[in-house]
Amino acid sequence: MGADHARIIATQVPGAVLQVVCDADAARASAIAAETGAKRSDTDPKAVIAAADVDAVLVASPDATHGALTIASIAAGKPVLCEKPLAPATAECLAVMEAEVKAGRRLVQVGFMRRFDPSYVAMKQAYAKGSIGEALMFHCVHRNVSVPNWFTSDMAITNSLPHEFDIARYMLDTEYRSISIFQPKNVDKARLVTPVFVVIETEAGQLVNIEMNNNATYGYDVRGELVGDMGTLSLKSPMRIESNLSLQRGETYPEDWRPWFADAYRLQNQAWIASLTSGKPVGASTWDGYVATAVAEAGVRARASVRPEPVSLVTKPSLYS
Ligand code: ISE
Repeated sequence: MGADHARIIATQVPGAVLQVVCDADAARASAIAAETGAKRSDTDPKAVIAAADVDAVLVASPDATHGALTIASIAAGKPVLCEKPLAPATAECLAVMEAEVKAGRRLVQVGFMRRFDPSYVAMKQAYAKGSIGEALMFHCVHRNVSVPNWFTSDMAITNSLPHEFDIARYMLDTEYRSISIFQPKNVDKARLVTPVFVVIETEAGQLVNIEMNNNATYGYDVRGELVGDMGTLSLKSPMRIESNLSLQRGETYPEDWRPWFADAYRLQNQAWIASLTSGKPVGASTWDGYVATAVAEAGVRARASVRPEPVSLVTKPSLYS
């Protein structure tokens, strides 16, 4: 994702200059810097964040580093777009929140790019117009082709599902009351990570269900249907063509999320850079990043307890109201 964000910033974001590409692997950082025309490469993220020729920071390093690098950006007074999750643990998210509240201004945007995806944007706009009445349920499907053999069902909850945890509360404009996790029992665990089936009850009494399957095999596939008391709204696939040949009609699936959400990443990064000059924050805040991680932690508990677990949140600081 870091390389993809570097390419987006370098070629699709007016008003931004890709100054430094930083990676633990010096050769990889140097190669991406050469490919994208960045001014230089580095291997020390804290030095890059502090550098005088760096105005803003995009964090796309491994999840475990997100919290510390975001706090370092806040300490340097630099706006930061941090890829999801903001941090794997709520304690780390709260440390980011404490640093940003102490700074007294919004500096953090969290990379829940689906908020900028044209299909989700159209769904939210149509719902806001009242076209389907009051939302009752939100059916979600999130399927990856495959994951590495070290990927676990808990990681499906903490790494993949935060996208739905965020977009569903954004779509419904509500917080969550509880989360339940179910899993099929007849999976060949030697070959596949067991899918996760999530049921969330919102504070408004609505239901959100999510099928998370990291080993769908056939393609990368994300679906959503918002069910109201007067009709439904469904996402449309962003894949551009439908084939008709040999007595068959078909549509292709990409191998991973980057082609599927290419517009979302571009629009997210453009909006982020534009917000740095307008001074009007956009997208998901530190609060949203904290909530997604809190829901994920409750989901991991629910998977272990096999019963509904409450989603408990701290009081929202006024900075995020
Ligand atoms: C990955 O980090 C993403 O953000 C993708 O959108 C998601 O589909 C995938 O499961 C995650 O691992």
